[in-house]
Amino acid sequence: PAPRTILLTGAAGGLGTLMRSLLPEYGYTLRLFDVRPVEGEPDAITADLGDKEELREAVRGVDAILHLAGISLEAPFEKILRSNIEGTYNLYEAARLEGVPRIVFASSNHAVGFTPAPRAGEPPIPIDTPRRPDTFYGLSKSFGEDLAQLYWDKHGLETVSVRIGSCFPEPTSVRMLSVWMSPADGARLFHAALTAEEVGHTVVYGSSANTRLWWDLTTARALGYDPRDDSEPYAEKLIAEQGELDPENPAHGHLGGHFVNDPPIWPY
Ligand code: NAI
Ligand code: 15L
Repeated sequence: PAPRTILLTGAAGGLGTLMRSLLPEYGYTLRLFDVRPVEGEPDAITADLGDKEELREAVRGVDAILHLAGISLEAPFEKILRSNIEGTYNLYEAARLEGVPRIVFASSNHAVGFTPAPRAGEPPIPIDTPRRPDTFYGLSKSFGEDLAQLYWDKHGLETVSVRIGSCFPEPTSVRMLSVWMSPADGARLFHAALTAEEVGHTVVYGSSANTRLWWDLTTARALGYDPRDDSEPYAEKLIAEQGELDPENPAHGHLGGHFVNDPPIWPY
């Protein structure tokens, strides 16, 4: 049966807020979880991913988990360790102990952020490109993908790891023309990831069908994802304002954009 009650972690965040408005249209009942209160949602669970007891209770009885909670940008290693690495482990353990069959994990393009962006005429980056995190943040997403693989192989807990590009209402940079995922396509992709049969551990890129797309959506489409949007209508204005990307500039020439050097990760 299709999953119906979903635990949404990170419900107070930007993507969580977008998905709170879009996913109910697909028939889901959402249980909300975040360390911050979720505005207008008195029933939301306000707890930290470090709280194992709260997590056990939060995941109990849900059909699947959409795991968006965590630090979403570069931060000192200790903070990434606590929220993204230990926090994601705690969530998987709670899911295993409570028998939750599937997690959709918000991975990130920053797990492969040091991969050179394809130049004109080059093929898109495949999903099995070696991971090249561009930050401690990207490293934590790489960890999350491996954790997901372990829990599939060892415990039969399924995951779709979604290497999200940039999911915001509109693209706001020239790089985002290549990596943008419209919120509506985000909901389509998460719905596909929540409902496709027998996903084991599947890794997909998360973006719209952008004309300038940098990576390959084959594994996402295999879940039933059919993106409808394209960033191209925003191209002319953004390029007029910001100029074309310069592939010789490290912050332009890698999938992860400015994450490769901003904030600087050396020396630490
Ligand atoms: P956000 O920073 O707006 O939201 C993250 C939420 O997680 C926040 O509400 C925060 O309070 C919560 N959180 C952080 N640490 C927590 C903890 N220890 N316990 C409980 N809750 C905690 O980020 P956004 O943009 O909504 O992203 C959501 C997820 O998607 C993140 O995991 C991010 O890494 C991932 N992602 C997002 C992309 C995007 O374009 N928005 C791109 C790639 C990945
Ligand atoms: C991410 O992983 C971040 O969470 C999001 O805020 C954006 O910066 C996005 O990647 C991006 O690469 O644009």
